[in-house]
Amino acid sequence: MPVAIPPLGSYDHVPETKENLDWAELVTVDLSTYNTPNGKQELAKELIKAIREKGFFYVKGFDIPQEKVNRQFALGKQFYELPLEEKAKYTPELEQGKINGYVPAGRRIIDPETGIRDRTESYNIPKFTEDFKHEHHSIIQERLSEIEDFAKSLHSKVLDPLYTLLAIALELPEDHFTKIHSYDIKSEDHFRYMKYSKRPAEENARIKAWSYGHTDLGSFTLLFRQPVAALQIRDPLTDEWKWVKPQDATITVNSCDALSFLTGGYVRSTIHRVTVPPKDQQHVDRLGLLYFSRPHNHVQLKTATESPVLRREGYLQNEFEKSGNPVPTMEEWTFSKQKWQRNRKNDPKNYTATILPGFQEQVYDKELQAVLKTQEALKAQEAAA
Ligand SMILES: O=C(O)CCC(=O)C(=O)O
Ligand SMILES: [Fe+2]
Repeated sequence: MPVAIPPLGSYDHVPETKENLDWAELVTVDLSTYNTPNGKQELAKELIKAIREKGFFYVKGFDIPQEKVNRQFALGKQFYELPLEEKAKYTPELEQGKINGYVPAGRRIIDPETGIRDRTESYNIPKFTEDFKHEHHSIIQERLSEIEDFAKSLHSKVLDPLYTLLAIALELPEDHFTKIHSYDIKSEDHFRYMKYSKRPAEENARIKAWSYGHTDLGSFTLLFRQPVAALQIRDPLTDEWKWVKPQDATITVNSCDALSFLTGGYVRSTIHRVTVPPKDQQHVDRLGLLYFSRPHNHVQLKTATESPVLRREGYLQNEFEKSGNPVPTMEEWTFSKQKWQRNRKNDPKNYTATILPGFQEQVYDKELQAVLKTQEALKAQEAAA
C-alpha cells in the first residue's frame, strides 16, 4: 500500500521591513507581453539595458502561480527543520567542488576579526536528467516529481524567454543562447533552498555582512521574492551598495560570469552580497528559493564575435582571450570556481587566487579588504620574527 505523503502546510511570508533603505533602482521585465506583436523586440531592449547597466532586474508575468512557489518555500522550511544529522547524510564532497545535496552552515568565517562563522545552509538539486543521481531525504524524495515540474517550468517559462531576448538584443539567431542552455543536455544547473538562520542582535551589530561580495559563476540566477531585505548589489557606476527590494510576484534575476564571458564583457556579472537585515527583520530566519542556470558543460566560454552588436560596440574578447590563455569550457570554469569557493578558508591570499589562468578573483568589500590586509601584515611579521 502506498504510504501517504504528509501534508506540506501553508507558507506564510514574514512582513516587509518598514525601514527606508537605500534601494537599487531596477527595471522590471514583464514577460506577459512576450507573445504580442513587437513584444519581444521591446523586451529585448529593456533586458539588454538592464544587464548592461545594473546586471540585476526583476521579471514578472511568467505564468507560474504563487501557490506553487509557496509550496516550494514550505518544502524548504520542512527540510531545514530536520535535525542536522539527518541533513548531513546528504552532504557531497565539497572540497572537490561538488555542491549537489546539503551544504551545512558554519563552513565560512564571515568576520575574520572575531572568527564568527556563517549560519547559511543550502540544499542544491541538480537537473532531472540521466546525468545526475537523485538521492534525497524522504521529505524531498516524496515531492520529487513536483520539484521536477517546478524546475522545468522555470526553464520553459522564464529562462528560455530571457535567453531568446538576449539573442535578439545581440542580433544573433534567436536560439543562440537557448541552444546552449537546453534542459536535456548536461549542465551544472541547480535548484536551491537556502536558509540564513537569524542571529543574536549583538552578533549582528559586529558583523558587516552575512556573505561577502561575489559574482555568480553561471548565466542567470533566479531568486524568488522573499521579504527579508538583505541582498545588496554594488552599483557598477558608483560602487555604492544598494538594497534589493522584494517586489510582489517577481523573481529577481542577475546576469553572471558565463554570460559576461560569452559576450566579451558586454553583459555584466554584478557584485552582490547578503548583508545584515534591518532591525525589524532580525528576529526571523531568511529562507530563499533560487535557480542557478548555466551553459552546458561542454560549451567553450569564448566571445560570440558573430554578434553584429558586439562587433559594432567593440566587445570582442573576454578575460581569457585578452590574456592569451586557453579559453575554458563551462565545466572547467564551474569546478575551478566552486573548488575555490569551498577551499579558500580564512587565508587572506586565497581570497584573490587565480581561478584559472587569465582570471583572478578580487575582494569586493572594503571592510574585508582592510581586515585581510592587517592579517597579512601580522603573518608577515610572525614569519620574520
Ligand atoms: O540569498 C540571496 O539573496 C542571494 C544569495 C546569493 O547571492 C547566492 O547564493 O549566490
Ligand atoms: Fe550570489
